[in-house]
Amino acid sequence: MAKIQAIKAREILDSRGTPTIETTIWSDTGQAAVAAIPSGASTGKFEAVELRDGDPSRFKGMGVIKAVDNVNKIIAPKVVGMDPLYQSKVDKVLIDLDGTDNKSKLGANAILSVSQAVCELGALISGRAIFQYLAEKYALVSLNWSSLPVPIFNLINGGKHGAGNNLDFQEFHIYASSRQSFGESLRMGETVYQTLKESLIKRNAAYSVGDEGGFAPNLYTNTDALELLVEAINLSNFTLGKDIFLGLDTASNSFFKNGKYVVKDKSQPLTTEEMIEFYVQLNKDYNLFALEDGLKEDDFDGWAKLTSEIGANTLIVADDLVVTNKKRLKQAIEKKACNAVLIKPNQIGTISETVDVIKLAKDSKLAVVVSHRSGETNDDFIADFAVGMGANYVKFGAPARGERVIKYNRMGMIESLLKPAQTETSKPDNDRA
Ligand code: 2PG
Ligand code: MG
Repeated sequence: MAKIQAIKAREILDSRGTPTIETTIWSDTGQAAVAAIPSGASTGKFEAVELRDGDPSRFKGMGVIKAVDNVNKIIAPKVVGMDPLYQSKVDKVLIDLDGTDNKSKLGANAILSVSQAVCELGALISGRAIFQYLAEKYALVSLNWSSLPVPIFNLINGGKHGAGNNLDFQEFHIYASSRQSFGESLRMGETVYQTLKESLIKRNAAYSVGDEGGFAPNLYTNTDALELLVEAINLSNFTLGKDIFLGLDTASNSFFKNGKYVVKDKSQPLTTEEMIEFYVQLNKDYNLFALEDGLKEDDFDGWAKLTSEIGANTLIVADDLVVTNKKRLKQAIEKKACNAVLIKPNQIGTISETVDVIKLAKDSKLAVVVSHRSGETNDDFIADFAVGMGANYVKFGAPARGERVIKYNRMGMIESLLKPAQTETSKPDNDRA
């Protein structure tokens, strides 16, 4: 039996230049694992609590010294000596030590940094890559290069990620058809990304990027952003609806004001019914492959209506509605409020609880989308996690910027590890597209 020998957390910076926590755990076998925790900007109000110091004299109140101390002084003494292969036992200690429903005592950032590092250490000790370790431990997937999660590229950033631009919708996505290998999907996504940049330059529009590496232009409407994507797909010689599909994360909480949705495509604020009608129209015009957070985070009934309207052919992805929380996912399933769920480990705070949510989603035939956060680090654990869980999709932002491409490149590495030598890039046909 291996034992955790030491744990040390520290404060580092994330991709927005905001502090976050990084934790290293050593085992008595002489191995060490390091986990750095991401952070959201459009956080759902039901997420587990990310502990911040609130001291305005350091990092404008965003420091994480308290979370770091919680790891070093409160968590470490309880977890040192435990076997890192027993993930659920360690996670139970963390959950009990915190004792709150939303991890507000020790902080979900502090807790997840330990939980994730334990998982990584378990893989190291087992002599396995993390994705293999997870696949063997939880038996949710049979690993195969041809059924890796399909990447979702966020090519245009708006809302809270939009570098101050004027788009209400947060993310404008493209999906490469699942017929390609991961590597080919990445090439296609990158081609459209570069073509979009050329289009913006030709129009004398800003081609600076937002928090997730997607472009952040000022446009007249959100629909114009979809038009730009259609143009870039065509100019790249791909066929929309065959090679590439469109999707949105509107993150609608951020434009819900005084009881209505305020979008620049419409002259008047929209009721829930009218917002759903707008999505129905967008779906007719753009054949949306997926729509995430189309309605606000507590409107289960509105979500159920949206799912019944367009869910037959469109993934209705619950992020802020479910926040990787089993109780909320159960509610969403009962109400038929979505047919896909976004998974972000830091919304709940431990690996074991995240795995439980994925199991429930799979048992209920929901599509699973494993996601990064808008504030990221160069930690690529999430790519291994997505593969090891058998996720259907991964969302890691644009195919640009170090903290995003490190995850896509890790997916490429996993593909090459799983792929027999000399395999063609095309895959056996599967049921999509
Ligand atoms: C989202 C995420 C990631 P954030 O809304 O899905 O893209 O954004 O991390 O800011 O919550
Ligand atoms: Mg989202």
